[in-house]
Amino acid sequence: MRHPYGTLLVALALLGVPVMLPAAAAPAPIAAKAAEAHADAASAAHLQLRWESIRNVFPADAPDGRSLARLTLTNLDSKPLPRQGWGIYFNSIDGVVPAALDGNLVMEQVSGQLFRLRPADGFQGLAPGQTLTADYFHSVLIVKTAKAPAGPYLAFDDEPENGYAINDYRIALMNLPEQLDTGPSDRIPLATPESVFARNAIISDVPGDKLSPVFPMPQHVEKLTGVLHLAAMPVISAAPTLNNEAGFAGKLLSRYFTNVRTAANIPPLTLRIGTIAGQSSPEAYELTINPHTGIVLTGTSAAGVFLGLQSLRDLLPLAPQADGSVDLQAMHIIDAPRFEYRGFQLDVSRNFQPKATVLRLLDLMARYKLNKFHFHLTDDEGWRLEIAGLPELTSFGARRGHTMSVSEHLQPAYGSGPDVTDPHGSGFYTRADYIEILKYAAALHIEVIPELEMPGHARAAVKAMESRYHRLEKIDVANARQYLLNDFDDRSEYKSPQLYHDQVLNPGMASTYAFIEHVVAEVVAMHKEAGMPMRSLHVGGDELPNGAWEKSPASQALMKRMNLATTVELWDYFYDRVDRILKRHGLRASGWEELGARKVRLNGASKLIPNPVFSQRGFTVHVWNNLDGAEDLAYRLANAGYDTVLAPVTNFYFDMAYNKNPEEPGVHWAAYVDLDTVYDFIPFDYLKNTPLAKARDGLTDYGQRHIRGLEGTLFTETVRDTARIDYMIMPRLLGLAERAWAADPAWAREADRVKAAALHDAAWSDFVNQLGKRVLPRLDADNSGIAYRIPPPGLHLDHGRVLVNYQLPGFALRYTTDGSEPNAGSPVVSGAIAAKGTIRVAAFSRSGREGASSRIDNP
Ligand code: TNX
Repeated sequence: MRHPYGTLLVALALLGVPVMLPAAAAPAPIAAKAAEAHADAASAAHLQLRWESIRNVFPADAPDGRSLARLTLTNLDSKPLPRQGWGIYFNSIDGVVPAALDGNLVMEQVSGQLFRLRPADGFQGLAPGQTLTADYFHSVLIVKTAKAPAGPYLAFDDEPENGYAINDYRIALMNLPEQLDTGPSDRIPLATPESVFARNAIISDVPGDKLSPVFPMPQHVEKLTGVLHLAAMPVISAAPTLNNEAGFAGKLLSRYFTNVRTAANIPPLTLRIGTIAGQSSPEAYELTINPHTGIVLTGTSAAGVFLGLQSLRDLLPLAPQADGSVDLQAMHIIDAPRFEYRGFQLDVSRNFQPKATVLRLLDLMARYKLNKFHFHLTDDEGWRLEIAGLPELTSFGARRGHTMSVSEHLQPAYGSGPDVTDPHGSGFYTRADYIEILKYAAALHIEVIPELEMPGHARAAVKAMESRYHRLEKIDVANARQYLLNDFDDRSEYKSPQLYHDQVLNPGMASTYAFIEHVVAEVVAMHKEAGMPMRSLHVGGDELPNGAWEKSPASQALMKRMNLATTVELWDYFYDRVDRILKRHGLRASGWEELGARKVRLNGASKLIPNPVFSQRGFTVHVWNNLDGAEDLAYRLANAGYDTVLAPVTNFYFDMAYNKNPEEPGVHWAAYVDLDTVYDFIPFDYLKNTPLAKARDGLTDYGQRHIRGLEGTLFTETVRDTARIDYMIMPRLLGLAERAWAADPAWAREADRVKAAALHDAAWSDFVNQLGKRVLPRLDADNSGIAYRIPPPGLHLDHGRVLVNYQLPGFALRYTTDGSEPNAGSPVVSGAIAAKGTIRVAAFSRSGREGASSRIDNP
């Protein structure tokens, strides 16, 4: 993806030349079937669809604004689209406003975020060569192409289980003021070459030999005199309990030595477990590189040894010397993590990711010393783990495709399209896959914390168990009801953030708990089988929609029986029972912060307070909400005794776009998150650099002991393929890793603002220089294939010369003066550019990958 500013496309668009982006690859059309079934109608294979934003409006009933948008449909077939009986279906992440439209058309919600455009009475058909336009409103502002309608397809009413992908679909770039207007209250500017330049201005160049040789920053590093010369692969000496680590070390080193035959005169690499003076962490290590005696790596446990090997990996050169030998600077390191919990969460429900992608991600986490993989396996749009005894969870709940009956699978979401074979809509991990993932993670000393979403965000499970009920109801009603999750008589009115009204487990039914018990037992069994006993289960808890359960006879009956006054108390009842199930399996409950928060009203407004009911239960809460009025919620929960993982949405949500520019991928409902936004997070005092926070309770000493660590997340509504995962998480994951591992930075503790700013800028410069000069080049040298984001350079016109700066010093910057895209042969920027013309600059990685370019005119 090219950056919006500075591209030729934008230039064309500004000149009024219509420019379209190809939409993400859609599944192959089933044109043959379409032609057969509707021989008299135009087929989807010959429909062309275009989407564009017309302008943003701010009506009184939608103060945050709405976008007026247009779909343009052209029939390139030799047959007409009929007057009636079809629809153009698509997903829209924030929804559209259902309405009758001009041109005898109607826009409707099918379910959740699935919508369709249909002919209304009076529609005359769409003849070959004809075009129709449908102007309609999105429910919110659409100011990013990532949020445009996705996965469009054609379906006919008389064929309710078939849909035909429209592959010729394009999304127009947005660059006109009326398309980008975000209203008077939004003061965040677009990222321009000039604004990037200003933001980069605090970064100074730090020479390579002044940088920490190990990432994240170790506690104690001391360079010693001399060099260890390894003429060939050293012998790896380790006790059998460190077989796994010795194997890992062997793999690291054998990359450097073509001759893996070890020679007796090469000083060895010794791995061992032992105590380290002054270190109590089970993840501490001590690494000594001695020119004569070789490398000795001691860990307080096998995990410590493994983490020390990741540091050794950083110390190894990018490549061996010409004679095939490797020199290592003599060194002494003592290191241990700041936080015991250094996590990353991946959502595989919204867009499924294959096992290989998960393993690759685990490798990346391990490399940067992250140790908790929070696996978001279930959500409204997909259940991704095979559970023995409940086949519908995956045969139904792990598949998406067009269906009006919703009897065999879920409907399309996030652009997965009509076809059930779409690998992002459909897919799950078999028991064997999951066990393989667990074992792989265990070898990397990463704990897998599976998440089963409840009671909200559970639509895939609810619908799967409903389908199980329908399969069995005629055979054995009692059995059919055994795991049912919803009350068929529930008339509650609610809308989830994803616009569903049928996505919650019902706490009033015994079958709900039977389901949870069954699933928990199965997941525990898989962990046992993998030899990786489970310690905690993440039980969701986020975003139960207001109104849920209120008109369910089953819930109401339970409330009466248990003397529960409100559904808030019903929530406590629910999680009390869930926790009892977990305790029977020896598990501790983790959940989103709602698990430990209670919704109360204060002066007529809703407020979250620490829930006194569960504070002594040993729950871990993952606190995402640091938004308006809840800025200090994480601290209040920790102060109240909840073990807390900080996962603040405005800093660690990697599905948020890096910036506001319309082509910059991702969502933005909470924030824009650039690398510095991650880096600048101060775990024990984050309100310090959140000056506008309204709620400002600080963290007490008691609360501080309850902060377990940090977690970055990747929700995947707009993230389908591996390259996009890489782009969204890297290099932001490195900011997280630094904060989670390294000691509290001096700049965060300095009270004097001027001094703090100077300390910050120096530390930030060290960090980005380390990334640009050491960390990312090593990732490239390993052929990791990680397509991390290479940001666009900053540009500034200064007295007729173009000044260039960069967020990641060390990358080669190349430029052209005729506005064309720089390539590997373009001249390298070395100081100010005096040439006149349209200057375009881009950064190139060591492996020659080009980042988005920036452009400025130097007239
Ligand atoms: C909120 S924060 C969610 C997810 C979405 C995410 C998108 C939280 C625990 N829930 O369901 O995927 O926002 O950013």
